[in-house]
Amino acid sequence: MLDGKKVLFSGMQATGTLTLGNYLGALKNWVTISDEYECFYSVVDMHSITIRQDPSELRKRARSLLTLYIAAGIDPEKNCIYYQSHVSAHAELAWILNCYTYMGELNRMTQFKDKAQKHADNINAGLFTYPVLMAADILLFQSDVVPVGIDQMQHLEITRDIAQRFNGIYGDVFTVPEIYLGKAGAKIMSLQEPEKKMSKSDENPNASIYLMDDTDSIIRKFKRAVTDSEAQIVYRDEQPGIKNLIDIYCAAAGKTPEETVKEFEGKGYGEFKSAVGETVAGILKPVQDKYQELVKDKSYIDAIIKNNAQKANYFASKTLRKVQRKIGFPDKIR
Ligand code: AQP
Repeated sequence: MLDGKKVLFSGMQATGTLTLGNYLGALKNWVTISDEYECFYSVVDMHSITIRQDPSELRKRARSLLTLYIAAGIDPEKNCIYYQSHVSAHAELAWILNCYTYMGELNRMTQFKDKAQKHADNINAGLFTYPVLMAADILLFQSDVVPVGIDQMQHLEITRDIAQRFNGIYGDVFTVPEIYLGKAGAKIMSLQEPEKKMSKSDENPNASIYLMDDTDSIIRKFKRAVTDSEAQIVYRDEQPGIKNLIDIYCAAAGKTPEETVKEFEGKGYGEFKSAVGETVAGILKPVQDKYQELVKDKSYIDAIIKNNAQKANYFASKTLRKVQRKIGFPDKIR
């Protein structure tokens, strides 16, 4: 609890251009629930370097991501939007938690297996201990809830396990966080391979809708989306392409799968795909316009970066000090 409100933490990596999956699975929910909680939204640039990054690109993407948080509707005066690398307590707590996490637990993480396969030439220790840094991110702010997509569920579970283990040894040090899953859009799949999740690092640009894609590209990509030859708009696992488009439509238009199936009963895939494309383009347009306006105001964004880093450092260092004392690190002489 902070100022009588529950605490929420979430973050995104600056590993590429945000996709519709990131937006519907996370960012859109962040905006909806931000009034209810004391929120910390981080651009997790320390996580990003688990995959090799071009330094100047990473810097640009991180700023662009932070700006997109605001463009999507997160008020930076009421919510703490900051770069992870500006708060050194993330790294310090991660080291400590590494010593309370078992190799066997980390070995089970499916994201590590997927990413290790994708980046076989760079299976670094950071990629392996990624979930520990994520646990540190969350526990540092004594977060009550963490809104993420389904793909991050396993990482949330290990965070809870680490927190409970630590509390079991040292008393009530950490709040054990709950996962917050949005009603729709929790797992958006690739438009080209609907059995794979939509990812910002996917090399095929037609597989993802990017947040800054223009209307024509969005509509074109949906038209090209892989479906099937069943020719009926039904919400079932056997038609993963259509199921994904229904999920996207539901999340974008605020409808249920039943309502959507009824709305498009007897209609062809072409008509449905156009409707999905137009609806998605319609919800992204205001975000894109706001983004273009914000990037022109350098000093405004700079001030947010500075002020919010101070705020995040203040709260993070409180937890870190508590943890350091509990485990027996000597007090600093001031
Ligand atoms: N396809 C998705 N559907 C729903 N939610 C998703 N998220 C990611 N992809 C989908 C959610 O977006 C948030 C940001 O995630 P991240 O930047 O930490 O990295 P990620 O989960 O690894 O996302 P990507 O897009 O797949 O990035 P890369 O390609 O770099 O690995 C999280 O809340 C996630 O659940």
